[in-house]
Amino acid sequence: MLKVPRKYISQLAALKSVLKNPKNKFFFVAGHQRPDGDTIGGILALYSLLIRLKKNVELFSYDSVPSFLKFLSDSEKIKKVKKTDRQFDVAIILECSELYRLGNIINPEKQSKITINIDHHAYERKWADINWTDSHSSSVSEMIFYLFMSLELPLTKEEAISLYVGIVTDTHNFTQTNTNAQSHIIASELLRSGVEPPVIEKNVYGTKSLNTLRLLGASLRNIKIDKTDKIAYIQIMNKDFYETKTAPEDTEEIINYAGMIPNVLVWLLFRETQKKNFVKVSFRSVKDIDVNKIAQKFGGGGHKNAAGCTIKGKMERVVKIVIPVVEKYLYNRR
Ligand SMILES: [Mn+2]
Repeated sequence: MLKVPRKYISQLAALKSVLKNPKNKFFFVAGHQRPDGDTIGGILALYSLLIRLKKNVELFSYDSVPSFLKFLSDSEKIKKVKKTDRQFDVAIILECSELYRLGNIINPEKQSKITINIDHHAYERKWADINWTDSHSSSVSEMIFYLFMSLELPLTKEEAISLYVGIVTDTHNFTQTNTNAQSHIIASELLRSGVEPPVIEKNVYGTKSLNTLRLLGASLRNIKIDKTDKIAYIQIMNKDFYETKTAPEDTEEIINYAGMIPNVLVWLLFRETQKKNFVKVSFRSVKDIDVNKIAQKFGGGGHKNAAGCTIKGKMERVVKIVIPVVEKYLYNRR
């Protein structure tokens, strides 16, 4: 029998008392910039939960919802804004180990009576009134599943789909190190609530626009490997976006190709940003290599096997700075 884990009991009790208090009416819900499947899936499941509790809910995102997630019901309710001046009773913020990741849409301390932080990243900060964080959870969607359970709200099909998308994308189809027995048990519950895996697969992974495929082609043509053959990297320039009529959100999954090369231990994606002379760097690694530590050296962060940062400089220079740091890290590890 699936039970709410003991470790969640005190935070869930605090959360429940906030949700059950009729004075708490106006809710702000948002996640990190460049939202992924877990951020959006989590936001939408939470939205539905709050609506069922008769709350007034506003959903926000600093960046737009990626196109592969637009099939999720209510995704159009997520407003893309850089800032809101409104006041709320409760601000629930997902997947922001540090508040700046939200992108300053709101100043929760000033614009909300109560702040709630739900997160599963490593090295989380306890910046909110209620901090429900668990770096052992595969996804915030998995955590929100337990919130439904503890409120004794049986999942609707739409809620189950949102949570399933969150788990599937964050574990990359139950294949990454954050996948655990619990994720599979929860997934089976979500299937019972009506999730059809082929439908999810087709929408999330099996659909790409012609332009996105052309961007993938342009990116892979220039894939590089370092002199040790252990580090592979892809570079995407703004001109690639321009020529293929694509945008940064179309780079989803491209990084994974670099990790397919045999013997590669760390793989990266360097991408020019809209802001001139800044390069976004994404890191991925095999199980025992902690790229979060490398990303942190450049002011970024994330998870052990998936992290990122943004570095000032032109593409060529940023690559020249980052690759030796990764090489050194791999060398010193032995
Ligand atoms: Mn996540």
